[in-house]
Amino acid sequence: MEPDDAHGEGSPPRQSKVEKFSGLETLSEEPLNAQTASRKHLESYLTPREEHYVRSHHRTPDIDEREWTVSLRGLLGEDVDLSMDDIKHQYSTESVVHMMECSGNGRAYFSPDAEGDQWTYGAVGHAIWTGTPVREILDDYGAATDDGLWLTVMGGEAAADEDVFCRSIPMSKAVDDCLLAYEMNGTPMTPEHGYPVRLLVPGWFGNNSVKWVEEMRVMEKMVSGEEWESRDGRDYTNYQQSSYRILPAQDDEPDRHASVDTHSTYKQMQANDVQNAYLFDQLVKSLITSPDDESELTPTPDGYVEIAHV
Ligand SMILES: Nc1nc2c(c(=O)[nH]1)N[C@H]1C(S)=C(S)[C@@H](COP(=O)(O)O)O[C@H]1N2
Ligand SMILES: [Mo]
Repeated sequence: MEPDDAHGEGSPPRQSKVEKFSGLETLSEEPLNAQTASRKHLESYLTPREEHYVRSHHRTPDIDEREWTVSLRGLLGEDVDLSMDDIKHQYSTESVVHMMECSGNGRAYFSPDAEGDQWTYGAVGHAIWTGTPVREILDDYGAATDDGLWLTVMGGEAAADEDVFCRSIPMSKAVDDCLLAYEMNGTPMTPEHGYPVRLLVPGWFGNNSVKWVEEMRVMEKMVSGEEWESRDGRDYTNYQQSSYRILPAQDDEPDRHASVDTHSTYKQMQANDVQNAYLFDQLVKSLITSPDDESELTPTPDGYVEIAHV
């Protein structure tokens, strides 16, 4: 126990950014965007918290979990505002090991240049995430969970003039293995990674794992339409319908869909019904961890070079 525990149980640990993320290279401070600084860090099976990338559109919110609630709304028996205590103690606890990758990882290598933070290879990490199965909470409040429905999950960090980070997850995925996670690698999550609670969507691109979850809504469609383009003056659709779509060079703005039947990112890219695939499950990629950018190549006598990859 730390001698100075005045900050209270369940509060995020107080540390400076540098100390907390010693293994990251910062791309921007506010909002914080930082990637793993060395390929070496990605060689181990688990990525330590201070080496796991951070990707945020807005400033990291200052939240006290004792005052935080997650509202459950939409197609369900009863509206409810869940406390963190409810989420942690009323349901079972599950852990999942997930390699999370930002869909923008590798963007710095694009030609022609892509806009946005210039991630090289470090926007990927492998961590154990622990939390409550979303399915149990939905069942508890009589939510409709039929295939074809969507669970729209909203981040609570956007200021009054910012777009809300909001993602719609196919219900079949939400009830299969999604968690409301509050621990990372067996320790309380840092504010930057989503404290006090984030959605964790195993096997899917990081953009689906909404941090600082404030509301979950069971809906017949993905977040779309005028109602959501301006809800209390803020746009909730941008990060589902405009960003996080695969954009061929010639395209300006992708078509917005109320629903899609195909959830595999790759299959959407192959099929014709959606022009610009939504970034859902992760596409196959591999990273060479050794030799690294600075290594001198020393081939064996018969001309081979040994490589390690993840
Ligand atoms: N509320 C909220 N959730 C968010 C984001 C965000 O900006 N706001 N960024 C998303 C993106 S694009 C990624 S890749 C992951 C990154 O999670 P991490 O910062 O814990 O690595 O969080 C996702 N969840
Ligand atoms: Mo991302």
